Parts: sequence; structure tokens; C-alpha cells
Amino acid sequence: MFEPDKAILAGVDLPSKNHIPIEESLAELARLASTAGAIVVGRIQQKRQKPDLTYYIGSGKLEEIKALMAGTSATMLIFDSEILPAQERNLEEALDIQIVDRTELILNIFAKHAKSREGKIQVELAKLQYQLPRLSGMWEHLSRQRGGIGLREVGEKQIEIDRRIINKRISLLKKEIEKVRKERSARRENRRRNQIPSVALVGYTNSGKSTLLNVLTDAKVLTQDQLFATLDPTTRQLYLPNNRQIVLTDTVGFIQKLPHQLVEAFHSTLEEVIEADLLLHVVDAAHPYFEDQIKAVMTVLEELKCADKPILTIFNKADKLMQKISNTILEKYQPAIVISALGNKGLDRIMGELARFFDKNKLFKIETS
Ligand SMILES: Nc1nc2c(ncn2[C@@H]2O[C@H](COP(=O)(O)OP(=O)(O)O)[C@@H](O)[C@H]2O)c(=O)[nH]1
Ligand SMILES: [Mg+2]
Repeated sequence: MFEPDKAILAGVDLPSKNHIPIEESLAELARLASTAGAIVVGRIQQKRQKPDLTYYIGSGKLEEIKALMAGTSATMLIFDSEILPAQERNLEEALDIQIVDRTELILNIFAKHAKSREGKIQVELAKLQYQLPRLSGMWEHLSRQRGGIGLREVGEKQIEIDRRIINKRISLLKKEIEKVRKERSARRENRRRNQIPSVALVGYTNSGKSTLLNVLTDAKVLTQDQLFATLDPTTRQLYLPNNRQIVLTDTVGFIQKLPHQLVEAFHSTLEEVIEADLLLHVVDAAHPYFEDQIKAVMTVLEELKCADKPILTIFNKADKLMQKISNTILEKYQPAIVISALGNKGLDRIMGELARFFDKNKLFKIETS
């Protein structure tokens, strides 16, 4: 029978401005791990000024990890950040356990959830780009294990061959993505010619984007209390109270420390965001660190060069709130609306704001306030 991996989570608390607290980041990592199908059996954390060069985590912590491994029969150690290929190798050697980093974990979840051809191509590209700098490690590891003298040269030749194969595959995938990108852009051009404005749902993963698309348009997109349930963008038509037609697109969610390979590979999908006339930023207002999540989303939007697009902030999950959202917060994120997508509350206000925004005479004009 298939045995799920038993995972220990490891986080190093480094000094850095505006970041999600380590406890919360590890809680999120635990959700990522279970979305990927692993069972979390332990947690290790350490405060440091900077990562250890050899092991990322301090070497003093290795004994503690070993003891925890023995006590929990863990099969995997998951780091809450991207670690260097050399560090991964050193850890594997010192601990004799499978090492996974945050980037790899997210890539695996994406691979599991990719449904469309486009999604699959994008994930494969991101995975290969992640693997490329890690090739030599794989072979060094093997030659050290087997201890053969000639194996080193064989290994080096093999790395060269692997690298060439992977590079070839990468350029092929990029060409395919370019084709899809052109199709998408033709579709968008068509909409533009017909003057159909487009709105993109953005937001942290699990904030309720797909739920909102479903209740607004009856789209039947998969919604789940999981991170990254949806990867493929879904676009639906929507008629506003002023009889204007718009299209609304649900996109892949953002997360803190989103692997840059993914942002790059998912550029064609994310172009729906880049080209949108207006962004609806869906926020899980019931999440204890929703303001940090807002920051993480803004960081990705900056990476995509669309942080200065008009944004309407949607504070979702109002039904779960113990107390009302303060006026200070509402003012800080103006223009903002409080809703419950699941409870069907406040949807008419979204429709009203959209109608106002895309008022017949002010098409594509930006209303700020
Ligand atoms: N309580 C509550 N839960 C919600 C609301 N909107 C969405 N959810 C839940 O939040 C989880 C994530 O929703 P989903 O739409 O998949 O989020 P996405 O990752 O942003 O697309 C699901 O379990 C939804 O049922 C809401 O207004 N109230
Ligand atoms: Mg979704």
C-alpha cells in the first residue's frame, strides 16, 4: 500500500523586514505539506542572523533533528525556504533523509494540480529550471556512494549530457508556451476590439477567489480548503447592473516566497492579470495575518509590474469574523468592500462598484478613491 511521507518541518528565523512570523510561516508550510500528501510529524526552528553555509540550519541543530527523526520515524525533512543545492546534499549526507525545500514542495503541488495542457507545460518548465543547477549534486552523490574512481569522469560526462537534454526540453517548452501565449493574446485582442473590459481576481491562496467567481458567474470552478486548488485561469462573462458586459478571470493564488521559477513559467497564465483593466484583490479577512498576505500579494504584483493598476480590495469571509474590520484598515486599503462569498453577502456592492467603474462613458478610465 502507498505510505504517505512523514515529514519534519524546519524553519530558520532570519532577520528581515515585513515578513510573516516564523510560526505562521511554518503553519503554512504544514498546510502545503499536507496538500502535497505528507503527514507532518515534527517541527524544528532556529533563530539566526544568516543561514549556515554548509547546512542552512546550524550544525548544532543536526543532533536535535536526528533525535526527532528517530522518535517519529520521519522520512522527509522539509525546509521553509529555498536552500542551495550544496546544502541539500550536505544535509542528505549528514542525516540520511530525503530533503525537500519550500520551492520543491510548491512545485510538486503545482504538478499534482495541473490539469490543462498549458498548466502542465508551465509546471514542467518550472521543474526543469529548478533541477538544472542541481544536476551535478545528483551525480556527486552517486559517485560518493559507490566510491568508484572512474565514476567521477563518467558522472561529469553524464551531467553534460543531462544538461543538454534538459536545455533542449526547456527551449521546446518555451516555444509551446509562446504558442499558447499568442492564442491568449489574440483572444484578449478580440475582447478589446469588442470593448469588453476584463477584471482579474488576485489574492493570496485560499482567500476565496474561486468561490467568488462561482457565486458571481456560476462558473463551477473547484474550490477547496487547500493551497493552490486551482491553477488554470477560468474566464467567465458577467453582466453588470448597467447592462455592460465584462469578463472575470480567476487566477492562480499567490503566496509568500512564491518560487521565482513559477512566476516566470506561469507568465502566460498571469498575463490575464497583467492585461486586466481592474484587479479585484480578494483578502481572507478572517486570517490572523491577512495584512502580511496583502503585502505578499503586492510583492508579486510588483514583480509582474502591475502594482499600480486600479485595485478594488475585497475583504472576504466576513461571516467568520469575531469583530468588524476597523475603519482604519478599510481606509488604508481604499477602495474596499467587505463581503462573504460563501454567505452571499455584499455581492451586490461588488456589482455596483464594477458598474460604476466601467460606466459607459468612462470605459477603461481609472477611478481612484
Ligand atoms: N467562511 C467562509 N469561507 C469561505 C468564504 N469564501 C471562501 N471560503 C472558503 O475558503 C476556502 C478557499 O476558497 P477558494 O475559493 O478555493 O480560495 P482560492 O484559493 O482563493 O480560490 C474554501 O474552503 C471556501 O469554501 C467565505 O465567504 N466565508
Ligand atoms: Mg482557487
